Amino acid sequence: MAVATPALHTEFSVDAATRARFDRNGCVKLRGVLDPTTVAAWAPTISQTVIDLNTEHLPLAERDTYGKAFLQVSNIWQSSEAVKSFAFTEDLARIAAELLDVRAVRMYHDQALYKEPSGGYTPWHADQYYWPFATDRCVTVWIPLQDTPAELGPLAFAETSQSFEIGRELAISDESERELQRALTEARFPVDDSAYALGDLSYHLGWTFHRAGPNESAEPRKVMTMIYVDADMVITEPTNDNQVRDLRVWMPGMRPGDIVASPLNPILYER
Ligand SMILES: O=C(O)CCC(=O)C(=O)O
Repeated sequence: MAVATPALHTEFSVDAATRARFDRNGCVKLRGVLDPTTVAAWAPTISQTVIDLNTEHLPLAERDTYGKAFLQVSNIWQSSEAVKSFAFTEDLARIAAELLDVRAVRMYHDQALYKEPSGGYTPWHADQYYWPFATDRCVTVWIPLQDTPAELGPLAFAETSQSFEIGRELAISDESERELQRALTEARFPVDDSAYALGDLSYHLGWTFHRAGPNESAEPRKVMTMIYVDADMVITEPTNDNQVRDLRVWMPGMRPGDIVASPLNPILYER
């Protein structure tokens, strides 16, 4: 019988200084939050679901820039009871609620983001371009499943960019990389592109601009993410086709004006 992977758990809780840093920067890299051995033990299970559920079969050279950046497999929790226990980890949802300063958070969706060996860079973008939400109270936790030094393409943030409005209308593309590199550099946002060790993770707001370098190593950059929304988040009228798709796929049956409360958006933590 297969041995269950140990549950994720952390005593870490957001203190006033961390909360202030998150409010100011729109992102925070948190060191040593999870037990490194436990995180590493999850890599084979999550990798197997990426192999099983991946729909990208073109060779790297034949893909566009977005396609070269990573294999993206979403809402694994619906297909794997094991990964569901990872994605629904209460402590990680609690930290999200503490950072957002909200009563409760819901699942928006999960995503494995595997940057293959020789995989390309992830262009600058802000996630909330894709999401039809009334407020900025939505956050992604980014959890690397191995040490992630510069050569593997760690996530990099333009700190304090969450209220910068230039480039918010750009999807992940060559254009977003070019335009945002220029605009963010001109505006002199500090960039945190520091490495992650196993057990480190980060949280970033939906409007915080971020990118990642290419994977110059011979091993995949294995990352699992969960996106949380304020449990009271109201859905807005979609402003682009990607938001129309998100509404249909991640909030089935919901309409603008509703709370994000479809069967795919359970509350994962409540104070
Ligand atoms: O993992 C990456 O390269 C990009 C991740 C990202 O854009 C996100 O989690 O919002």
